[in-house]
Formats: sequence, C-alpha cells, structure tokens
Amino acid sequence: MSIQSVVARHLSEDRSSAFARDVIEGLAARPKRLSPKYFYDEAGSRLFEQITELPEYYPTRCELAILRAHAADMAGLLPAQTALIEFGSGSSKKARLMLDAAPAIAAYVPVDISSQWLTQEATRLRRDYPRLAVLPVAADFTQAFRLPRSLATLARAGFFPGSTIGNFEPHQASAFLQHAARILGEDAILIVGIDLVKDAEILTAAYNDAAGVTANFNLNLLARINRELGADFDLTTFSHQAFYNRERRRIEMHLASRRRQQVSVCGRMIEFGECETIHTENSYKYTVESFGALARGCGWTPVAAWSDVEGYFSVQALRAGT
Ligand code: AVJ
Repeated sequence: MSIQSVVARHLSEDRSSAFARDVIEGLAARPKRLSPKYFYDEAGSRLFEQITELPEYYPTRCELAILRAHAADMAGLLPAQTALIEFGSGSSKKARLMLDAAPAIAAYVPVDISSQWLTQEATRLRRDYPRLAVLPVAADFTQAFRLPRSLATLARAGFFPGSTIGNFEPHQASAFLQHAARILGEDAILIVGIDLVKDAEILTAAYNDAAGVTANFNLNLLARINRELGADFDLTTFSHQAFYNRERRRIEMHLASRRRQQVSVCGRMIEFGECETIHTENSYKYTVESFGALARGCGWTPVAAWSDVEGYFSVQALRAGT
C-alpha cells in the first residue's frame, strides 16, 4: 500500500468518526441540530447540482451572471503571478470564469473536503489550462489548514463563491474571515459571493421548490446517516420545512418528525416528539452594507461589489488590511 493511500484512509477514518461524533452530539442537543456541511455526500452533491437548476433557486444563476459580466473587473484587482485559493471548490465552474478572465492567475488551489472529487477536477483543469499550476488541498476549510509551500513566491487571492458563507453563524463568518486574512496574508484579495436580503416570498420559494428537490436534499441527510452510521431513520416519517426568519435574516431548514418515535443511531436510541424538528441549515442573507461592515471588523476592507440586475445576489471584493 502506498503512503498516499495510507494517509488517505486515515483521513477518511478521521472524517467518518467526526461525522459520527457530530451526529450523536447534534441529536442529543435541544433543539436537535445537524451541520449543513454533511449534506454533500455523493447523492447530496448531485441533488445540490439539481437545486442550482431549479426555476425558484436564483442564487447560482445570479452569481454566474455576475461572474460572466464582471470577471474582467475582478481580474483587474489581481497582481501578476497570483495564486487563486478557492474555499470549498465543488465543480470549479465559477473558478473557470475567473481563470478565463485573469491571465495573472499562475496557480489555482482548490480546497475541498472530497479528495476524490478534487483529483478528478484537477486532471480536467490541467488539461484545459496547461500553463496553470493546479495544487489541490484536501481539507475541511472551516478548520485550520496549510497552503502548499510552493505558493510562497505568489500573491494570493481567496475565492469563496456560492454564498456558502451564509451557512455560518455571524460569529463563525467572522472567524472564517479572520482565518482567511491570516492564511492569505498581507494585501490579499478575497472575492466572496453573498446572497442578499430580499422579499420573503422569493426567499421562501427558493427553498421550497415545487419539484421537491430541496426536500429530498434535506432528507438525504437522514439517508446518509442510515448509510454511513447504520441508523434506522424512516424517511417517510420526516418532512422538510424551510422558512425565512426575518429578525435573524436567515432561511432556516428543518426536518420535522411527523409522529412520536424512536430512532436508533450508532447504537443509541434517539427520541422524537410529534412535530419535533432537527435544525439542518441556516442560510444567512446580508445587505452589501451589512456584509461590508462584518468584513471591516475582521481585517478586510471592501473594495468593490457587483450585483445582478434584480439585486438578488452580490459578489464582493475585499482587500486584506484596514
Ligand atoms: C450552498 C449554502 C449556498 O444556502 O442556498 C440550497 C445550500 N440549501 N438549498 C444555500 C442550499 C438548500 C445553499 N448554499
């Protein structure tokens, strides 16, 4: 067995025990909760891809339109010989729009928890961008991680599209921005996708699509716990809930038990009351100003913000330093 595969196996064992630990802890808590970062196993990632194509789900379409229209302006902020570091890269589709517009990007560093996905995507990127150094890092970007040493001579730009930052509690978003400032270093640029506060009906519809894909995406979390942790959730006894919490400016997703029941998870019995919910996701919405203020408090200065014509979504550029 190669050293790489030994390391990979240990990493994946660490990750699955972290998953078990988080699930047990979250289901023992009151109210019950599970982290949205666990939505994205293979089935969940496929469901999320389908979500991005739903008529009601505007964020991906809006962000792609903004990147297509303004990638050249964003590229103008990057010095020659920049490394683009993407937090949670997924398909790299958005990064390609940056790469196409910015010849200054000499290296691309996708950071993603799924190492299999990373390897496949890296192969495709090397083929399509032969002069680009592609340096994938398999890591949970919400935790501390190291950048490849070979980046030492390059300028750095972070790329965090998708409004994934909206999944963080405001204090976690602050911690992430501070952590990003630290690992990207002086004068770095950070390009972040932010979903904007808007009419509650539009927000609610985006998370309650008529085709039921978002419901399946939410329920897949229980299916994943069944598959990976040998639990016995009966998916037909839980229903998808998503609503806008105006005071906290966030969409909340929950899974509600349709009846009183007990579920076995990792050898423990978990009790559910009728209508009791598991809180599975928060998706915070910001204004351009409220996000700018948050960033300012975390070692970044907002330098530009772009939006779609309807003002639904915003891509913001920040510069390290105050
Ligand atoms: C990937 C976090 C941006 O909050 O809109 C989509 C995830 N959840 N539908 C979001 C999601 C339900 C999504 N983010």
